[in-house]
Amino acid sequence: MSTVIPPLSEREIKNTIVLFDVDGTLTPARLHASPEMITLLSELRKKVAIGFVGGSDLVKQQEQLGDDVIHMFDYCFSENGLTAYRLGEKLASQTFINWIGEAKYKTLVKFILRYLSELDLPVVRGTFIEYRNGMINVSPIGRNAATQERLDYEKYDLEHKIRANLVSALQKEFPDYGLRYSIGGQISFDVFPEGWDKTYCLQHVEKEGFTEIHFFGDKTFFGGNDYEIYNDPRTIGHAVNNPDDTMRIVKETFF
Ligand code: M1P
Repeated sequence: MSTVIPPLSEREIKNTIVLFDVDGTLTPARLHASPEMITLLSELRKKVAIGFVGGSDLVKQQEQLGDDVIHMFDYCFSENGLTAYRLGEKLASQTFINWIGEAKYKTLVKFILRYLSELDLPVVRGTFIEYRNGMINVSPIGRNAATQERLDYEKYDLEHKIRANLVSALQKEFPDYGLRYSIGGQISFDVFPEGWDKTYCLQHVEKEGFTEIHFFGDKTFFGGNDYEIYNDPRTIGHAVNNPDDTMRIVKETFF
């Protein structure tokens, strides 16, 4: 996106921001955004403010959307907004570890690792718990799985309910921890404090006085990681099936 972008106050459609989920909405899962999508976002940004709100960390979003992602969007919300940028400047952020404390965190990790060690999956790789700023991400196969291994695991998981069963076990074991579990992708699920879902990012845009907040996401069903923000009374939700669907609805709505 190399074109000159007008300041927020001079966008064609005033007080409006469009937020996008990343995986399955702007890009195919874990893959790059198409050149057509990047061009459309650049054009859209001349009309309204734009932002993304993804579950993954910023490094993954840079891989998927471009190294310069913090300048391609007005707002960048990684890890549901726990890591936030506005016009390329970092905003204040919170951390999962400060919130939960070392002792409870250790108990949680030990339980998960013990549980995973007792599963007998067809394939396992590495990085079963990814420690992030605002959450942990748990993957029974491991985050190092290759693309085909991901696809195979996703099918296997759907059939054998590996992630759903582990989430139930965690809910049963830690009812008083105040945690939420979200199965947003193909091979893992996110664990974060109640309220730290994608609606967390809305506090940043509300402060700016946006009166119309659009949100596009593909996991808007109950239990999906777009569910809360899609259904939040502060947003106008658009449910999509894939990036092509996103482009179609953006063109119909804003051009
Ligand atoms: O953005 C959706 C999810 O994408 C990844 O999930 P997976 O690796 O299972 O496909 C993860 O980064 C996850 O945190 C995120 O919610």
